[in-house]
Amino acid sequence: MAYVRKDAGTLTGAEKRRFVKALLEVKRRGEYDEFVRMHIEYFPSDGEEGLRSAHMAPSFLPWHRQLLLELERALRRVDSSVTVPYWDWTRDRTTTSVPWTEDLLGGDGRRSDHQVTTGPFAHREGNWTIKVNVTDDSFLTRDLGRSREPIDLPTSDDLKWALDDPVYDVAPWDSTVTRGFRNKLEGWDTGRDEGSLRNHNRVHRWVGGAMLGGASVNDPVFWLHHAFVDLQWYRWQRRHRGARYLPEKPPGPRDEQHGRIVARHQKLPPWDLTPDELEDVGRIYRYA
Ligand code: CU1
Ligand code: CU1
Repeated sequence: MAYVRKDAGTLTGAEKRRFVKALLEVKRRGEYDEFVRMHIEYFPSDGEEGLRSAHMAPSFLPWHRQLLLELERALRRVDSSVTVPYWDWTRDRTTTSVPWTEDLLGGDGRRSDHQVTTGPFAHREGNWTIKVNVTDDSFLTRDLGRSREPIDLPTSDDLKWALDDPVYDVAPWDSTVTRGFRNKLEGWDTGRDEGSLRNHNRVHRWVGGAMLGGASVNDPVFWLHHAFVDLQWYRWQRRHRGARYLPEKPPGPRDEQHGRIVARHQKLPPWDLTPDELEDVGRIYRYA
């Protein structure tokens, strides 16, 4: 039987407590930091050499889908009632709404150093020391809405713009493409300023602090954000019946994307799985 991922705004008090408790236990076991490490390892951009499986590439969606499944498995080994909730940032849009409550992820970082001081992941609680990161902070940081230069979360119209695109992705399959569902959702934009980041990327920017860059897994909101992104893939498939992951075949030897992206039936490192095998996971979980 497929289990259900719920909207964070609909969780009961007991469901929130169990989710938080399972996260803290996965962290205590040292498993959580392995996810941070893996995400950093797969962070290189399309300006660098080599295969891109996680970002700036078609497999952005299946790669994060599998990462979420693995974290969810770790959580469910602790408490089999737990699933990853999703944060609908088109609806819960303020710095005090879900998921930024005391009983879930805690609130914004304080002004001086952006340290999160409320909720279960606050440093002084002693359960969430950051060990794998790109800065020296051992405490979780956030700067919700980017206080110095405020930006807004993406809207439902922004999301609709991505969902309306009937093609999964287009050549050259990187951060520069202006068509295709994948990059419209991932959110790279050739605009010069960061204000031009869209959907998924814009949310990372809006949360700020630890959510910027390769170590963004350090903020547990990463999972709630990516569950909502994952839900959009499912919605896109429902909206465009028969539309599939692209490219179907790997780019040829003379193509500059040769060996740099994952085609539908190729393995998606570090897993022994293909995008094809991750397109339909309805037997594992569904969204409520
Ligand atoms: Cu990522
Ligand atoms: Cu992300």
